[in-house]
Amino acid sequence: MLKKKEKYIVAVVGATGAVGNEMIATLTQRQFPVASLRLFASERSVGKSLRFRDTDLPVEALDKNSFTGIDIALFSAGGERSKIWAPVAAASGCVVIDNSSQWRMDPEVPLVVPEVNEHDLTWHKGIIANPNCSTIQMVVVLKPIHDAAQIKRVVVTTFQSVSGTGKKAMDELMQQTADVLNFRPVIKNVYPHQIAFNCLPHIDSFLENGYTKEEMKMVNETKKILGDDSVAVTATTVRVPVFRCHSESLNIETIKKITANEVRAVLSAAPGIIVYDAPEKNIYPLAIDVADKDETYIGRVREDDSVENGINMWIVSDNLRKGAALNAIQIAEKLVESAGQ
Ligand code: NAP
Ligand code: 3JN
Repeated sequence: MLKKKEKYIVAVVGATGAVGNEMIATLTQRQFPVASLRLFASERSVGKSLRFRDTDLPVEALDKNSFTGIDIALFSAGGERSKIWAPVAAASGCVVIDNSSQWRMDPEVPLVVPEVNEHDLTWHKGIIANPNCSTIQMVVVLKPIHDAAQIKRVVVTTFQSVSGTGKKAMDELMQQTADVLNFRPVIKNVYPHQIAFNCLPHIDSFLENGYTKEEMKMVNETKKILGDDSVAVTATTVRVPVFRCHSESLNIETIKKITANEVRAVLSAAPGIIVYDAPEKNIYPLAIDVADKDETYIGRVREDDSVENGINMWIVSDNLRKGAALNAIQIAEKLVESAGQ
């Protein structure tokens, strides 16, 4: 449980990464009440410093005493690090908000998107999980529709930017694009195939059922966040040569009939969503416009006549912001709001 304070000692674990960088920027932008900030990464980064507000802070390596005195630790250094260090941090008395998949499906760990299931923060035991980026933007949109018309089934296809894979993948897309345009051979390090000028129907590793781990994260995390196992989800996740923002095509089947106009009205009134839907004027959400925005943008809302009660739409959100850093910091803000004496 977080104790009420005027300002909090915060740690970012994975501070040098794509998500870590965004966390540092988001703490500043949202004027989170930070008393002091500690930055952690691997041994490789010791000696580097990163700017927070107007100060350069040193990057430290983790050890068993790293979390002493820290109130809130934002983890984004991958599942292996979270597995080892999140329990160490929680045992030191700090609240961990973890961005990896390590704890998401643990029944003892709440998996939270504040617009959807803030109530689940009440039962945390020191670790709170941030969902996968593709899941976060989808559940922000599904929740108001589920409340209005009860969702039976969702078919989702994602178009995920390379920043979801981290800094090295962003460098790879940049390099490959320059190499293709300059007739140089393309070098692949991060992805098994060229990502420049291509689409890869493959995110994370393949499972025995033929789906990828990313696809099954979307299926399982959605049920846990909505608190409803009856919502059937099937996903196809695709990596596209875009630097920032994940786009998703959603086909939603509901138990109760809901019209496209009703969906627009319900979503316009919902938190964290912007309805941006005037296709006759070429207005619909685009990754390049939604980058650096906090909200999930929705457009192309239309009725799907191929099923009894169907709605189709296109949704776009910044995967590093709402998909990772912002959602984690919104969780921290909710903890601060409800902190006890
Ligand atoms: P990234 O750009 O590759 O950054 C990885 C970070 O982890 C770096 O700061 C790295 O430090 C640090 N790290 C690596 N090994 C470490 C160690 N032994 N001890 C401490 N720190 C270590 O990756 P990213 O895109 O920021 O993603 C990081 C993690 O966040 C992912 O693995 C994933 O679990 C999670 N993530 C979640 C979402 C989401 O959907 N919520 C989205 C993207 C990522 P060095 O610079 O020193 O190597
Ligand atoms: O690929 C994306 O667009 C999102 C990637 C998320 C990610 C990357 C590496 C490891 C995760 C995640 O958040 O699920 C993980 C992981 O922790 O499993």
